[in-house]
Amino acid sequence: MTPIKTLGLGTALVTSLMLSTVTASVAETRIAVVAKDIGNGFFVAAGKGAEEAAKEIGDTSIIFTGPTEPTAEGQIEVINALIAQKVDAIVISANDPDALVPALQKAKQRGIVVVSFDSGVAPEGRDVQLDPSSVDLIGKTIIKLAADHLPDGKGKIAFLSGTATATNQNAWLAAAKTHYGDFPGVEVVATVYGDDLFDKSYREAQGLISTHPDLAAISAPTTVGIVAAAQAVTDAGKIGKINVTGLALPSEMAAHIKSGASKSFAIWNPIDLGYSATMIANNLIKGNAKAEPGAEISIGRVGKITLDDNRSAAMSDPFTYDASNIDQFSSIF
Ligand code: RAM
Repeated sequence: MTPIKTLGLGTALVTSLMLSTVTASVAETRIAVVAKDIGNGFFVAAGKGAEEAAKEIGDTSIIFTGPTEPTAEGQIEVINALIAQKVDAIVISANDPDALVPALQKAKQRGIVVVSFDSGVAPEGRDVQLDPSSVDLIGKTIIKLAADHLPDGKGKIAFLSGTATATNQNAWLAAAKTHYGDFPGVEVVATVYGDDLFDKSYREAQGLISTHPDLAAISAPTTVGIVAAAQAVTDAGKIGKINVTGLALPSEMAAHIKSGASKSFAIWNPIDLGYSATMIANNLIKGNAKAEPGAEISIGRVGKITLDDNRSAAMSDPFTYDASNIDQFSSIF
C-alpha cells in the first residue's frame, strides 16, 4: 500500500498538496502594490509598471491590491492582510500620511520593506518615498496650466482636488499657493474636494460652475477629478467658457481634448513610477541598497535616485499634453 492510500487522500488533494510543496520551495519575492483605490486607472498603469519590474527582476510576483474606495481605513485593512500573508514589501500610495503609520510600522517590525510612492507616508512609517516629480514644480504646473489659456492671462479659477487627506494633492496645492504671485491675473476663488470619486467630483464641479458664473478654468490635480470636471463642463454647455486642466491620463482625457473641454493638461509616466517604486523595494529587500539619507538606489531602465534627508527622492518633470500629441500617448497610459 502506498502512503497516499494509507492516508486516504483523494488524488486531487494529493496533487494540490504536492503543488503547494513545490510552490513553497520556490524562493519567490512577493511585492504588494497598494493603490489609493483599485478602480483608479492611474494605479492600474502603475501596477503595469510594477509587473514589468517583477519580470525583469525574476522570481518575483506582484500582488496588486487596495481598497475599493480611497480611504485610509480601507488601506489599513489591506496592510494588515498583507502582514498576515508575510509579503516581502509593501509599495503604497497613501490616502493619509499619518493614519497608516501604525499599521506600516507593524509591517516594518516584521521585516517587511515599506516604500511609499506617489502619495507619501510620513517618514516614520516607511523606508523610502518616491515622488513622481518635484512638489514645487507640480504646484507651479497646476496653476500655470490654468493661466496659460485665460484670455489676457486674467480670470477666475478653482481647484478640484482628490481627498482632503491625500499627501500628494495637499502638498501640490500648498506649493501652488506659493506661486500665486507669479500669475497676477489669476484669481483662485475656491478649492473643493471630489475625493477621487467620479460622482462626487462631478457634483463638486457642478457646484463650482453654478456658484461662479464667470469661472474661466478648473484645475484638477487628480486624474479622477479632471475627467469628472470635463464631463460636468461639457454637460453644462460651458465648453469654450471654462477650460478644464490639471493632471490626467491621456487615455482618459483624449475625448475631452478633442471636444475642447480641455486645452491641455500634464502628467508624468505612471508606468515608470510603478516600475521604479518596485525596483526600489526589490533593492531594499535584497540588501543592494539602504534606506538612508544620501543612498543611491538603482531604478533599472529609468536610472537611479539619491535619497534626501527624509529618505525621499523625486523622478522626472511632468509632460504637457494637448491636441498636438494626445493621440501619440492615449494608447500607452
Ligand atoms: C489620481 C490620484 C493620484 C495622483 C493622480 C495625479 O489618480 O490622486 O494619487 O497622483 O491622480
